[in-house]
Amino acid sequence: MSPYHALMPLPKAELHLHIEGTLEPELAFELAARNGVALRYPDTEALRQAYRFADLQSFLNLYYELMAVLRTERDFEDLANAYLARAAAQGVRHAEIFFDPQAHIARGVSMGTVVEGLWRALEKSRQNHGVSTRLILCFLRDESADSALTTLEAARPHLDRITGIGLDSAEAGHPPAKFREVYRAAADLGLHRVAHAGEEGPPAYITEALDVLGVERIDHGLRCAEDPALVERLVRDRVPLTLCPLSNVRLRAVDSLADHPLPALLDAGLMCTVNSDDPAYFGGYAGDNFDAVRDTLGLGEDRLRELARNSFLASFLEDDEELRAA
Ligand code: ES4
Ligand code: ZN
Repeated sequence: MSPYHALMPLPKAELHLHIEGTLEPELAFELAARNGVALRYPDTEALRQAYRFADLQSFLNLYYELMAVLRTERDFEDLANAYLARAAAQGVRHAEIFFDPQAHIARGVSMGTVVEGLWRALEKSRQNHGVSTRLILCFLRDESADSALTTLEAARPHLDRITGIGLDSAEAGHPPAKFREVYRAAADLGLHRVAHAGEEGPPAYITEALDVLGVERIDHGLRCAEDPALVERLVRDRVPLTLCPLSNVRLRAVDSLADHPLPALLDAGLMCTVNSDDPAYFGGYAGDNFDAVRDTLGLGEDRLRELARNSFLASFLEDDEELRAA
């Protein structure tokens, strides 16, 4: 760790962060006890041992399993506050936070419990943590298009809390075009739009997310590197990519961090950002991801500053607010 970092982490925005993926083992056990929910693991150490993933699906299985401990508004408030405190300590000044309502509604936890619980932490986040926030509702792409439409309907009473929509969960076999209708409806409601694409899925899913869903950013987008014409388009249109280097290592999207295409993507002129995805599961928060790419990929201070600047430019902050934060 450089002395610079120790004194003052680079101010940054985090644009790719699943709040359910910030559930640390300690909090999972605390909430399990509070709510009388049984976990399959005897203790936090045993649970941490399960954090070895072969691919996206093997991670998602544990991610959905552990959500069982999240039951009340207070649980979601505590979860968000724990994330915001950790993020703030690593220089995050603005966070655009994904949540997966379908995964909670399926367990009998209502949209209102999730959104209003998260909101209790978010509405005080500037004051308590020095972090501005936005909420992005994600649809599970391995659920049906009808389920996504029903979920958007369920969110309608809470739209004053929600800035945009996203698309996550198992990518392969679930192309963006499946969600054409719900993205159209969200656009008509004035919501921002993003989608995971090109994490495990092919580069064609990135193109489809842009052309069919009208997304403003691509979450991950890692596999764009396989298609030079697509890279050219993303550069020309300044489409931000929300990359998550430690996530890519843990889910085996890359063989090792040293093989991560981030330096090549930056050299190609892409608007890259660095984010943590599911930090409790993947070994680090936003600052840890910055440290890792600095130490392992040899990114210099100019590149790190570019990444931090991109994160504010690619955010959904309004212009004046954005300048103050940056
Ligand atoms: C996710 Cl890493 C990742 N990819 C897709 N969906 C997700 N949900 C939570 N983390
Ligand atoms: Zn993600």
